[in-house]
Amino acid sequence: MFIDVPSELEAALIDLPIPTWKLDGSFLAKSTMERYRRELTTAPRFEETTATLRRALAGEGGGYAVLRLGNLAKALGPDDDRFLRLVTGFAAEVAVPFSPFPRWPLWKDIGVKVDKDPGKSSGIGYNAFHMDLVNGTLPPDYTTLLCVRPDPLGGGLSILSDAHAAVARLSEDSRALLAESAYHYGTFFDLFGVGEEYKPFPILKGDPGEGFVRFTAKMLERSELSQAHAKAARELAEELTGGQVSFMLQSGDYLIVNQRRFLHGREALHSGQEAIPASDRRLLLQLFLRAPASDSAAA
Ligand SMILES: O=C(O)CCC(=O)C(=O)O
Ligand SMILES: [Fe+2]
Repeated sequence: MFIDVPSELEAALIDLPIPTWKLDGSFLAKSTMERYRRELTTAPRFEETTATLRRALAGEGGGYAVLRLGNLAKALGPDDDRFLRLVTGFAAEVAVPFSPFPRWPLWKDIGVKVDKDPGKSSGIGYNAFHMDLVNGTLPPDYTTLLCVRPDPLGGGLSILSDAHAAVARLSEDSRALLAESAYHYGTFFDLFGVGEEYKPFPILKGDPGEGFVRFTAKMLERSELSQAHAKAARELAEELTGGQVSFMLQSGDYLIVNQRRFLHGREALHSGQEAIPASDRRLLLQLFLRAPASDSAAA
């Protein structure tokens, strides 16, 4: 699901006047959404490109997309403010950008920290299949990652897997275990716009094909689970890796994941990160999106 941006659109975006954004609480302000839309829709083929993007995310069989903004990143600088505003404008065509972390900016840095838990965000190891903010009653509808710099040593493939397809390959007994409120993961502290803490939670709820598969494979190592529940969760993790796709994000690639359909993760970075100056290491920027309540296309 890679979406190239037509060259005439790229050319128009480079010179487009796009002001700094305003926030309304932790959501992108409606006035900014409208302003960005007004500017961006003057660019040739913008609406056609965002329609393709929405279809890739919420249409039949879809669930993630990579918008290839590498030329624009090169022209403006991949960590340039104007580039980030343009990407925010694309994101706002999918759903409403927001930050669940009240003290952090709208876009959150995911750099590389050699001394952090290697399996967690910004760690150097394998980042197992998960959904972001899994332990909120209302996780973000979309999680998005903008690649500023890939791993200069060549590691860190992104991995994606269709959560409902993985569930469909499990036995009925395993599915029944996953539907029990017997799972928990992580802490829930000072978060905004993602509901209440959900603990314990069921991995499956309601109609398959609808809603979240509320899962993180990180719970297998980091949460106390009963043997039967752990076994079902391990089977799901295996089906997710069995059905995964993987690819390397390049500078300017913008990955958007519909969290109601796909789970994501990342292969380990290449060994030798300690020898790379922090300013040269892999860098992603993360942004979350909330679909309007009426938007059944997100389901
Ligand atoms: O580093 C990556 O590519 C993914 C990071 C991630 O999924 C996260 O921080 O939630
Ligand atoms: Fe994540």
